Amino acid sequence: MSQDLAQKIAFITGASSGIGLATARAFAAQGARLLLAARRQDRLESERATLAGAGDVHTLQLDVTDHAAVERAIAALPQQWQAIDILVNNAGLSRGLDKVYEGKRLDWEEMIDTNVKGLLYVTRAVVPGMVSRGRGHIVNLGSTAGRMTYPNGAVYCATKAAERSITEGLREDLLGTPLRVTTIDPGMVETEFSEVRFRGDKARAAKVYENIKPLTPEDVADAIVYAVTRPAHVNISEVLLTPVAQANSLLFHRTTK
Ligand code: NDP
Ligand code: 8X3
Repeated sequence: MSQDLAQKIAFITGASSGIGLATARAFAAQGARLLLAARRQDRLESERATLAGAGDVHTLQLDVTDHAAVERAIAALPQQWQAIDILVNNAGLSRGLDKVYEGKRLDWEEMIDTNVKGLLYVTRAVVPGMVSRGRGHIVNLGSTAGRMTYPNGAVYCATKAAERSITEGLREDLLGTPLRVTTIDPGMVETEFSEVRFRGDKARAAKVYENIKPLTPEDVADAIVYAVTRPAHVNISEVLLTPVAQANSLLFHRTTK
């Protein structure tokens, strides 16, 4: 029997934008209780009105790169929010497009700290509770980038390859428990991702999505909802989804005007 999200507690990191926000809305539509985290808590608060159907919403100002803050935030959750059923490790970013031998150290640090260490910190803080309660589902955001490296993107791609290994290892380490572990690996999705990568250069970001129909954040949220609503004995290990006009990290079909 498929799972019902009504009254399930879903903790989504990076819920202030893009895929995280679309997932929050999709979970809300199924009556989930939403624990939403991001650095921009004002954004989370202003999106409350778009979360129709949610059982309840609790927002957290949280930087996942801050290990102590992650531990504190989870430990300090109000009692009625502690029994997290679904963790969506979505917070992530890319910075720049540079050759490895010319890359900026601070860009590397930020991507690794957020996409790899942040995911680990949140997982470490949340999953022991799931194990002791005997229920839970962890959904990590991977990428086509983790499956095939593209030029000038090696460090971002490496963080998503690390996500893939960590997800695989977590699934192995949880074997024998009822917990489920999924990686959702999208190709090109139109969000604020490229604007963040190019540090606010909207024109450069828009070019990424020119003459091609990218995935929407809702397409990815749909895959996440699918994974978390399968019957309790079914683990969707991985979902790889791309626009029809994308074959992998390197091959795109763009129409000319
Ligand atoms: P967005 O930039 O639209 O959203 C990223 C989210 O991550 C924001 O809510 C941001 O919130 C949050 N975030 C970033 N850094 C931190 C941090 N240190 N602590 C807490 N939250 C943080 O991008 P997407 O929705 O596209 O990205 C979501 C995930 O999907 C990422 O892991 C990305 O790598 C992955 N992905 C994206 C693809 C794409 O083409 N867009 C394709 C494949 C995977 P705030 O700034 O408020 O903290
Ligand atoms: C985001 C997709 O191709 O820009 O993970 O790396 S890509």
